[in-house]
Amino acid sequence: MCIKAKDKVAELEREGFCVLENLFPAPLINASREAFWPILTSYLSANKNTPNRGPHRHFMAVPFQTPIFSPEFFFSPTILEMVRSTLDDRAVADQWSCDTPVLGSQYQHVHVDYHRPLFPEIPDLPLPPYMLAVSFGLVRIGEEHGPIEIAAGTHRMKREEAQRGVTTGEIPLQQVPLEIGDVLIRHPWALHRGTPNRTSTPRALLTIRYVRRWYEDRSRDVLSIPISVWESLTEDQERVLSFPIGES
Ligand SMILES: O=C(O)CCC(=O)C(=O)O
Repeated sequence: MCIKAKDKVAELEREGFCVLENLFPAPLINASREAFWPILTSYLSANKNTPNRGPHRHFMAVPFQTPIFSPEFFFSPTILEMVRSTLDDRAVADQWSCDTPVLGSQYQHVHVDYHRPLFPEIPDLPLPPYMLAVSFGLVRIGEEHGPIEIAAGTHRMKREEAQRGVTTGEIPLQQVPLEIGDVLIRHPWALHRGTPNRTSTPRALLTIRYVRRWYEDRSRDVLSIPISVWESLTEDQERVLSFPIGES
């Protein structure tokens, strides 16, 4: 592993998140955005009055249709190295989704994602990480577009203690703006919140979730990988994907 990736793995472990600047080439992102935009905007207008992540904030599963989907997003050597070093060599991607706050969105409550304890009888049992969220914007995400805010280090704390630290301001929420091509890797148990998008541009943030192979939860919608896309992948790439396969 190169020194930079090693430093980023250490930062991810310590802070609960890190940003890999300029990792994805802009043309890949632009092609993904152009293909996805009609799907996103028609979803947003159909669901204008039924936001599923708070006021004017929408979550949707993303199609595995090229160039919305690109192998470079899922099988980036740098990301896979970091994911495998943090989780294990057999980690898989199992969710592919888009979070979009639009004009009128508000601050979310500070929360963690997927925090259904593995052992409910010991909810604060410290455990090694078994999932990571890897996100990138389809648009530049400046302060005005509603970037995510994350409270560093809270993924390793007891929930109550972390929540108290954020409420009292002892642990600050850090805004994470992203340029096109930047990739945010975060531990879903670091406390975080969405912030208001004050522009008329939907703030589309794509996320791939990686998990240890044995982990399963169906808390979020996913779409199938079309057979033609599946057949275009190498066996090594197929081994990294845990999604239904079929027409969609
Ligand atoms: O999209 C964001 O900025 C954060 C969204 C989020 O944390 C959620 O909806 O659970």
